[in-house]
Amino acid sequence: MIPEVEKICNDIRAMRIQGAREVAKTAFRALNMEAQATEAVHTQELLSDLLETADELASTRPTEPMLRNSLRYAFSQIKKNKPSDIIEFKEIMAHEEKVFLKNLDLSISAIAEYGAKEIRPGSTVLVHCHSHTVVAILRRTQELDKDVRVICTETRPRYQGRITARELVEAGLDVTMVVDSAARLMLEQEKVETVLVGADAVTSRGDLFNKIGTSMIALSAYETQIPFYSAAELYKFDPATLWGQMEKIEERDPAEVFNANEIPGLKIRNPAFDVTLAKYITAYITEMGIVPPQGVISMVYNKMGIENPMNNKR
Ligand code: RI2
Repeated sequence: MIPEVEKICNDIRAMRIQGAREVAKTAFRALNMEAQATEAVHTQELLSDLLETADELASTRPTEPMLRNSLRYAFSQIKKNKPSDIIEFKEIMAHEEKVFLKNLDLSISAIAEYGAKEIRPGSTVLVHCHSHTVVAILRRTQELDKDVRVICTETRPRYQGRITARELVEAGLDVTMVVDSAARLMLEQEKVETVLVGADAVTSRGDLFNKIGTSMIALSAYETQIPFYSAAELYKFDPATLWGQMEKIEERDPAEVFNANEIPGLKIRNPAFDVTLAKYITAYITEMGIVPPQGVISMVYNKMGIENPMNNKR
């Protein structure tokens, strides 16, 4: 692997690059960088080098199907186009990177449009962590002069809520930050009308894997009858869950939480994500429209142009 790609892997692991879609975009770029820098002579040799690089990239964040799906897409295009030599191989990779990134831009714009329509002018929205997709929706509400107020959690232990806060304040929104455990109180005190979070993974049952703490907020929203939305590109769908495989929850370095040496004998755990069951989710905001959790699979089949196998079962 070239040093630039090794550095990218480290940056993703250390969350210097964060947010599922940014991670997926960067991984695709890294794969292309590796292809362009190759000294391989035969296409087969380059393909196996890229498979190794892809394995390394995919292992950086275990709970990120969008990362894996983006790499899969790259290999599917190579397979489809059957490059006859290294030059053609490189051209395909460079072209596909452009296509992939352009499609992601189109998707996020569509999600921003759908999402912004769903938010009532003058209302208050509660968000958790930092999601480029959620920020895009809220920026769009601002362009539409919807005068939306935002409550954002700080999001321990990595404080991604601060990124959200900065981006939204810069976009001109009225933003208030609270500690994560204040979310329940804020829902009522601040008369929140919508809870809006991003997505790391969506399963075949429509369950959502997102930043740790999301499921507690979803339960509170359910209890207080406040609609709970997740802004999720269909690339967040994990096809492995169709066959019953469980999404892995990334467990990060305990030092992100606290220096355990200060209290000898103390154990610390640092799960990065949790699961919000479909029944607590009002809908997913996707690039193909707003759908209830049970509808995500049909959308995925639609987008990928795959016939839903269940349609043929009589
Ligand atoms: P976009 C983030 O994870 C959050 O959990 C967020 O909801 C999700 O990625 C999706 O983000 P982390 O990378 O794809 O901060 O919308 O661990 O940017």
